Amino acid sequence: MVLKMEQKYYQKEIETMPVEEIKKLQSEKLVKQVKHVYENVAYYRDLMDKKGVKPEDIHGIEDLHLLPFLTKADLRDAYPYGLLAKPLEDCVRIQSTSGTTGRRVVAFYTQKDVDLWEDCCARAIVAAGGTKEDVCQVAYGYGLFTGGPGLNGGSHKVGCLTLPMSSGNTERQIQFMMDLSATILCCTPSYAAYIGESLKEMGYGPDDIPLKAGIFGAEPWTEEMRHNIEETLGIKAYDIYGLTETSGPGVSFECSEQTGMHINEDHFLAEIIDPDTGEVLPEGSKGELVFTSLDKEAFPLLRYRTRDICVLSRKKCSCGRTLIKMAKPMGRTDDMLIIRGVNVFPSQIETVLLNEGYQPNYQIVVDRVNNNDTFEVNVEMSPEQFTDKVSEVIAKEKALANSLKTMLGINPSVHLVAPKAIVRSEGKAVRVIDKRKLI
Ligand code: DLL
Repeated sequence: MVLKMEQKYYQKEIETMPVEEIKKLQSEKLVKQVKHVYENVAYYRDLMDKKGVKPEDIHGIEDLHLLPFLTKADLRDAYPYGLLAKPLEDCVRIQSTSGTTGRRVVAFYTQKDVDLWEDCCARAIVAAGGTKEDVCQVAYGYGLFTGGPGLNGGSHKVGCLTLPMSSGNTERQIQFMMDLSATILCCTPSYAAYIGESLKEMGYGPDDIPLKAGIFGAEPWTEEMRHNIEETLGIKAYDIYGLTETSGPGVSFECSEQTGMHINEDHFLAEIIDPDTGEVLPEGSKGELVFTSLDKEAFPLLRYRTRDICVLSRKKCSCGRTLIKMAKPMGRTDDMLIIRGVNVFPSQIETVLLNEGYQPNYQIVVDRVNNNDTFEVNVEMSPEQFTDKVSEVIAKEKALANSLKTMLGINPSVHLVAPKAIVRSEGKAVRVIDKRKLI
């Protein structure tokens, strides 16, 4: 595909297709996909048989709710080949999750799967203003993690000059960014914040770098963090979402409106369900996001429960795309901490910290002592905020604890720590240490 310089969309026909037509397309694809999975994946065929559903029962997206869910536990049970729907000789790639506990998820791709995945990432880059004139610095990890390979492929498709940096070696990232005039940066938001911080330490400001946009995802980040990154790097920061199980980044992406991410609905059919009952909820409700891959050949998951908590919206978008939007994920059903009986999401804590003028460098530590939950929030002071006057530190900690109490309804014990005391992340940040699980 030759992309014109002024092009607003990567695949205009799909991205701006009337909703009724998209739904028709999804219905046609779903019927075929269910047949493909039933015939080729014994694991899912068993689940369908147990539920008494046959491929003939699925006539379109209105029948989706009849199909059984797949969960991470199913992926673990079926590891490594149990959900593969194509012979291995037809597959050309394996990618895997970055998870540190349990069995990693391994996903398989045919050449067509890789191609469609890269198209999804290309749509995201074009929505962020990318054209063949751009230099795209990919600082997501390369390797088994999908971030680097996905955005790398998308960048090629757009025709950007691609800088496959991978993550890490931050000074070199900044040097290359300047020397090679990178205009688009792709990495995790926490790494983008770290690059911004390092830029400042090296004596540079946003005007010293040629960047105009960033495509950041793979972990939750708040609006406050977006503003912070946009300011330090002098860019517009776009969100991108995806997961290994559905291919990787590019399941959804943000446009210039920055009010949620358009889901690539021609490839991924989204639902929101009640995480407790599995009931499908109407548009606009908050619940667990579930995806059905409509085109994937090698690893086609049907009704995969992501555990991400989200809201969908069909509100008209000023960018002209008709693809449904998902809000920034508000947390995960498994990331939600229950502390002293109260539900706490790390994103709520991040919002308070940034509103109070702190940087997004923090760690939440939860433990259980004598059957009571302890709840500590360690927050780093910036060099400008730093003071070694005990009375000042105590007053600041108290003020922050009060703001957190107002937001969360429970009292944390806040510790302000010295600049650089909290380890930086070049990939996904580790925000929570829940020692209760280790017992
Ligand atoms: O993180 C894929 C990816 C790479 C997405 C690069 C975006 C950019 P996994 O390692 O399998 O895949 O992790 C998937 O990360 O279920 C969400 O909980 C979280 N996540 C991904 N993107 C976002 C985002 C990649 N934009 C899991 N906002 C997902 C919030 C996100 N959470």
